[in-house]
Amino acid sequence: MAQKKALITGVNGQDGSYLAELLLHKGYEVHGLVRRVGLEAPERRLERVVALRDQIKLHAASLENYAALYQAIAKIRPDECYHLAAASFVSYEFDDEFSTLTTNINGTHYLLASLKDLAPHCRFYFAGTSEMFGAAEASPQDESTRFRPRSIYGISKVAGFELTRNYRERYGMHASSGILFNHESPRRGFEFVTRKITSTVARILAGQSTELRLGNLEPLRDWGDARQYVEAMWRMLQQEHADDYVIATGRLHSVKQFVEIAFASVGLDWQQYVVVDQNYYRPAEKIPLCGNPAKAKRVLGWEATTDFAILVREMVAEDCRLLGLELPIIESTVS
Ligand code: F7E
Repeated sequence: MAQKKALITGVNGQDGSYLAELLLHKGYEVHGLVRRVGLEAPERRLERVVALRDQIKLHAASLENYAALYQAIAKIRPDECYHLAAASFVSYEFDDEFSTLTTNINGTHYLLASLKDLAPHCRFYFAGTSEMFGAAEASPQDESTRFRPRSIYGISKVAGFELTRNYRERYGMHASSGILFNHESPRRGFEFVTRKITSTVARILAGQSTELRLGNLEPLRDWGDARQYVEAMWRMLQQEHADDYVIATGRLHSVKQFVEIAFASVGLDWQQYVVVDQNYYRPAEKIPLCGNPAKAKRVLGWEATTDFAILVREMVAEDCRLLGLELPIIESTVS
């Protein structure tokens, strides 16, 4: 059988880099789309895939440029396309809403339109998100829960989700969406609360920082392990029929619980370091975003298995290692 070709947009992101590793391991020829500036400074801008550079093929194309995307698809003609690139930081301030909407909606549309013309049999994955549920009316949420996005990011993802469904129904494309709840790892971006916490804990331990400024500690999140979530993406594209799936753990933890475990894992008392700062404050959801992954389990045979406390401790340990610190072995009291 011919070697399958996969294209990943956002290949240098947390999910993109893990997915590239997974697909290489499965014997795929892996292509990644990156911005031109990335190719100009790979050590700095493509840090998560720099170690894979000899194994994957990188192409410069901006999601905002239809002609560039079209050319890249014409050159690659992928069998599977994983569309992960997006402006993904959630803000309720509606700052830079024009860029978020343009990149996320047009990027998805341009990709689908190019694939329809040039590689209509290519299987397509769209990275949907629990932010599409936004101010949800019920918890847990599943594939039939109504979307009520409350961030520009969530709105842009609902549009991408609907475009994906439309290309599936109208043109018969094998186009699926994952509705992924929060997923973390040692490669998480520093702007998200989990990595902000674990990297600051490491810096405090190294004597490089004295406090951790956070917003609201009360919100509850359904946090899973990114490495397991990319496996779910791949499984979706191996199904006979395209469909949409909630990918989640179904379990909730608060930001405060994450903080407690992270500090306790290196023997520190979080209350001595955490400062609540209104600048980072976002109101908590009235109804928490918690996924019901029953369909993924039933159809894909996929289930989130990583223990929350183990994930937190691993992220702290990895951030300590990056700073050259030996991690003290602490008996766990929080879980
Ligand atoms: O916030 C609270 C904040 O920015 C988590 C993205 O991957 O998951 C992610 O979106 C919670 C929120 O992730 C700080 O208010 C408190 O309640 O880590 P986050 P997110 O907004 O849930 C979804 C599924 C996506 O699709 C997104 O792309 O933590 N929080 N203090 C804080 N959050 C941040 N960032 N910084 C703080 O200081």
